[in-house]
Amino acid sequence: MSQHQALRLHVPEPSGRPGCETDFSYLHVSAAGEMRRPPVDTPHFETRDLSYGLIRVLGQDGRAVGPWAPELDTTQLRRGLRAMMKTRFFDARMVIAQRQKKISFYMQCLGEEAIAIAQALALEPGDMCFPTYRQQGLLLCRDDVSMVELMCQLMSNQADAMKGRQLPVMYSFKRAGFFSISGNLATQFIQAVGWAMASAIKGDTRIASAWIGDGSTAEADFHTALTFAHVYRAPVILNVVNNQWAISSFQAIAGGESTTFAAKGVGCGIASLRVDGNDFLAVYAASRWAAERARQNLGPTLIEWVTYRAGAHSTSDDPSKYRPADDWERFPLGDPIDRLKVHLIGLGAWSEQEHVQVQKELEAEVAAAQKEAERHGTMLDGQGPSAATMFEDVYETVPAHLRAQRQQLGV
Ligand SMILES: Cc1ncc(C[n+]2csc(CCOP(=O)(O)OP(=O)(O)O)c2C)c(N)n1
Ligand SMILES: [Mg+2]
Repeated sequence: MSQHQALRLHVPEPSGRPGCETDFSYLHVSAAGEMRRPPVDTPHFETRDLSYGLIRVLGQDGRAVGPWAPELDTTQLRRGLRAMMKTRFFDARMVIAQRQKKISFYMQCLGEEAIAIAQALALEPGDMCFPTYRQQGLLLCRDDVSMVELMCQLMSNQADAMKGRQLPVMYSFKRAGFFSISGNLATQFIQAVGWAMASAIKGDTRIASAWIGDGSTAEADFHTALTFAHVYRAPVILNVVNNQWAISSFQAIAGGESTTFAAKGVGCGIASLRVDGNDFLAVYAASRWAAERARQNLGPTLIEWVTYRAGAHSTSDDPSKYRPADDWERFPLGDPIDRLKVHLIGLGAWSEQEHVQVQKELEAEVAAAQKEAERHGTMLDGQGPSAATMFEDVYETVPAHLRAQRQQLGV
């Protein structure tokens, strides 16, 4: 018999479960304005406090405070609010379309809208984004891609630029700096680091930005990407969206319990920030800080965005099985749309009436786009791309066995 006590493992558990309220004290929320803003050439080891604290700009009263408050004019803020509202309507409508069987599958970004949209405003045309399925806001806040195009991809119809080969939501828009979404989690990070390295090798001026979720950081690709980004000081922003859940797995199981996802960047030699992802102003300010570092050849920045996945993981998921139903309402960082709205009203640049008016306009815009997209077919009427497209775009010269198969199919 050993004189030592029996060994045991620690298995993290969420504090809340269905019927039992979550104790959100695990989040360690700093006050708005509390965290310092160092110059962009600060070395990674001096960002340690910023990777454990929480950078926030908007206080409870909706006012912008502290050194991270960005210089954004009301035109840009109004644009941001409108884009977040539009994304939310778009998502809500596409979830309904999935329930109506017009789309086979959908993923919404409810509650996380600020992360994609404020960063889109902080980047420049030509920068390349490597998003996940929850950054549709990148597309919806700019005009390069129409809602009709997005919907046709979702409906896998005859006007789907992806010809039905990608899962719905897995968009690809080179012209909009939106790299094809890959369903293989965490590949975004290695792809973006590689792209950023290539941009530097060519002496280009464009930077890359990549997104992954809290759960995806448990993939080896996350760590590989951090090593390459650090070693070569790749001009890249590494966004980790900590929305507390990876389908039904709580973020602690991916490694967010006794440390933070941002702190992992510091350990790899990368300047890292932990930021309130539901605070539009903080997202913009931190994104600008990171983009500036990348543009000045100061290297990568890892940013953990603390947010909450308010909806189901996808239309195939039922979160009532694994978390309390009212979790989002009790989430301490609130709703990004409400928070920016209150801020703008405080500045005298928005009003409740205007909010209702814009809601109506956007609802009508999304409905009109859907009507237009449905003219090209939906999953319900089976007007998908022809089976012939299976044989196209792979080989310059189609091999004999595939030509024979195509003939057999008669397409
Ligand atoms: C390599 C890989 N493993 C597993 C999956 C299945 N899967 C799809 S989404 C998901 C959860 C991802 O959670 P997270 O990274 O936190 O992102 P979120 O969905 O919360 O935005 C899983 C396990 C996958 N697509 N790829
Ligand atoms: Mg997640």
